[in-house]
Amino acid sequence: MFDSSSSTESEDFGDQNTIKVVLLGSTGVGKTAIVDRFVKNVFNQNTKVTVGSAFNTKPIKIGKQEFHLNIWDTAGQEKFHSLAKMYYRDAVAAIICFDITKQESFLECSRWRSELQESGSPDILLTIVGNKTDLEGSRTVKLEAAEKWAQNNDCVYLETSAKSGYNIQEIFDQICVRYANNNQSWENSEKKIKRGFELNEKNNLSPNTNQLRSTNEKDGCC
Ligand SMILES: Nc1nc2c(ncn2[C@@H]2O[C@H](COP(=O)(O)OP(=O)(O)OP(=O)(O)O)[C@@H](O)[C@H]2O)c(=O)[nH]1
Ligand SMILES: [Mg+2]
Repeated sequence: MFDSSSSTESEDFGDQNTIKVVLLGSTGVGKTAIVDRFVKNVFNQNTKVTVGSAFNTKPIKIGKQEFHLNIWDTAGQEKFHSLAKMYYRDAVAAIICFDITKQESFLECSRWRSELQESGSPDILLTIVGNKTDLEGSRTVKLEAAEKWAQNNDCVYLETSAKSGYNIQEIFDQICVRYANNNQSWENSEKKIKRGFELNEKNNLSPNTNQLRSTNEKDGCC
């Protein structure tokens, strides 16, 4: 079951840098808006509820290296819950989203995490995203609480706004960088992302890639 706007086929670029990414989280937190902002650079105030899932693809260039992201935006509504699990299989990266103005959506992250553990790879690159920072005045989820959750669950935490575009690109950039750092064939080769993000042998990326991005800009890259 898919949104009519989506393709049913995942794209295989025949490239070792193809990364399957799945977004999950409660309904209304902004998963589709995040993907729309990232893929099409648009924001729609009246997005339709996702039915089943929606598929999108986008290449990212970091330094000289190209990555192809196959992005599965799953439905947060309860009635589609059992369907969402089939998209976790073979996912290299997962993004659990919540709405910083909705405490309940944050509390539900633990349930999404458990489901991912049941059906996804144990090595999945996990990111937790607190979306809607443009509504800071209505925030009910404390930054410290979300950061602690991320620490306890060994993942990166980013706050974003699909509306303003804040940190949206960073979500996907840091996934590519972590992927590259984990990938044995990359580690065995010369540093391939020299002019962009350096390979980080200790794999201890800063949760916010703005820092990395500014290093990038200083190098005159991309
Ligand atoms: N103010 C604000 N509104 C947002 C933001 N992101 C999404 N929204 C709005 O939140 C509502 C729900 O967004 P969706 O992207 O459809 O949420 P979803 O998580 O995909 O929901 P499901 O498809 O039901 O799982 C829409 O009205 C969006 O316009 C944001 O960053 N800021
Ligand atoms: Mg949606």
